[in-house]
Amino acid sequence: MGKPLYITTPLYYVNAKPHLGHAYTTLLGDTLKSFALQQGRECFFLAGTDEHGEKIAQSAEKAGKSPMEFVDEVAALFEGTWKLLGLNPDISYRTTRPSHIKLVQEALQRLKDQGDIRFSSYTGKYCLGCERFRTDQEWDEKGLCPDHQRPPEIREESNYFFNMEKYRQKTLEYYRGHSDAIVPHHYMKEALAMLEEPLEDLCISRPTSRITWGIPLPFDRNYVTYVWFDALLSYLGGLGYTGRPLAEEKSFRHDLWGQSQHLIGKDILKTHAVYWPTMLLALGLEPARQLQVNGFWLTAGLKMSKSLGNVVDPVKVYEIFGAEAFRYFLMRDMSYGVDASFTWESFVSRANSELANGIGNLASRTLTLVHKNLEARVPSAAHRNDEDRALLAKVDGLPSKFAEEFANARYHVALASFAETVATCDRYINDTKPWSLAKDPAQKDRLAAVLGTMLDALSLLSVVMQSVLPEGSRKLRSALGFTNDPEVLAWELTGLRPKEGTPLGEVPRLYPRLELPKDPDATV
Ligand code: ME8
Repeated sequence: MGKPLYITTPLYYVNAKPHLGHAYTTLLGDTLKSFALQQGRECFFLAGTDEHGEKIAQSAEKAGKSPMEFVDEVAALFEGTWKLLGLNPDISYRTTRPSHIKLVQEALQRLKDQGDIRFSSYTGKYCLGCERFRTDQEWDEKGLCPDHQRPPEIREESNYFFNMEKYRQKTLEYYRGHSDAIVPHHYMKEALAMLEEPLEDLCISRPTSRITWGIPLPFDRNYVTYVWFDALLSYLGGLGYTGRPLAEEKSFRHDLWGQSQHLIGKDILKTHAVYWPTMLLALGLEPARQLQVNGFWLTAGLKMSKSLGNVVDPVKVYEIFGAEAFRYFLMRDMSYGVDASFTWESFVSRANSELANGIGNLASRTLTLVHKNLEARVPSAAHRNDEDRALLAKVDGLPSKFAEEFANARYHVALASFAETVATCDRYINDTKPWSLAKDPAQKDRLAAVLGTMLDALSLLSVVMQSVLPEGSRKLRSALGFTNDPEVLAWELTGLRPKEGTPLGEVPRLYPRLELPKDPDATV
């Protein structure tokens, strides 16, 4: 057994239904969990929804619903979407759960008692889209929030403040001692730059005169908790933390916390890389083990976002093209950590070149030849030559390369090496021409050697692809005659060759070619 792993997505705001950007981060979590299981690691995967705060109260009001009624509906929509897309978090955490409310209040009271929270007044520039005050440098040249394209609201209030500065040096030390605590590395640099300057106190309350939809402060009922202070604590709540002193935390999975990986988008780097570790240190806990930061999916050059209204509906993409192409495109086309553009054309082109014409075609041409010429059974490996062994040596290099790229959060590169290996196999078939060998009875042994080599290669590919292409992997395995597979294909199975004489299953149609709908935005 490897080390256990705790994976989290952000707790998404429930002010509107999920879009492709949310689906991406959740898909990544699902993929990483499957991959971890393949590596023999225990893995707990948390997704959830952030349900308090002003933005959500406003959306509920617009919808003519009570906040609770509204968040119940939208949270169900998030959960339902993940289910539909085949994404399976172990828990769908909601910040409106009574146990979470209690946890936040316990934690706040402790921080107050230990002198980390003070009462004061403040004037600042607030972005409601971000639900946070932005510093003077954090507005674009037009004076707008770069993520939400909205002007600042000047807010002056008496509020409670958390002393982040007290924990700044310790946070810096943590990052300096854990150079992979934030990946890709350029986000670590950004975080270190934010932490090199003294930190202003963090405003952690909102007066009930302005907003009531939040967790009441345990020490002053005229205030509710700032939504970020509330939502970040979900990551601990998901592991059974209750906010009490650590010695009394009986069911908290401390071991999983030590292996925590938060998947986030770059829009919430500051809250996760600066606010969150200071909160954790104040509570006597270590910062999260790793933040993995994705760039934005863009449409027409702008961040896809609920507030900009330029979103792609993941359900629509799924309904037109299916889950496998959806998973593959998102994981393959976004260079992890930088922005990527979504277009229907690039989607179809990627799926056709690397799924239909790639692994799909490779599997179907090989398996069809075995069915036609070798009585649909795995042939003997007795007559293989150097060319065959050279191919397998290349293919055998894939699992370690793929795993290494996954470990370094270079998912797109891992998939590129998968696609390259498929292309190498294709070249091997084109060079060895088994369809010509099949016409000459004198070449029977050579034909068996070539097709047997290809079955070995496909068997390895079927294991490597499982975390990203689970359905195709399953179909390919049964076509290769593996009838007793466990649900999780352990990574060691990449070394298992199909056994001589094993009958193959039906030739699968793994990935049919996709057609671009005339007007995809109007299709569903
Ligand atoms: O920030 N491209 O929730 P949120 C890629 N409630 N990823 C995107 C994206 C895009 N265009 N748009 C959104 C919040 N995301 C807080 C989080 S956590 C304690 C509280 C993904 O609904 C990405 O992961 O605005 C981003 O960080 C997250 O959704 C923001 O979701």
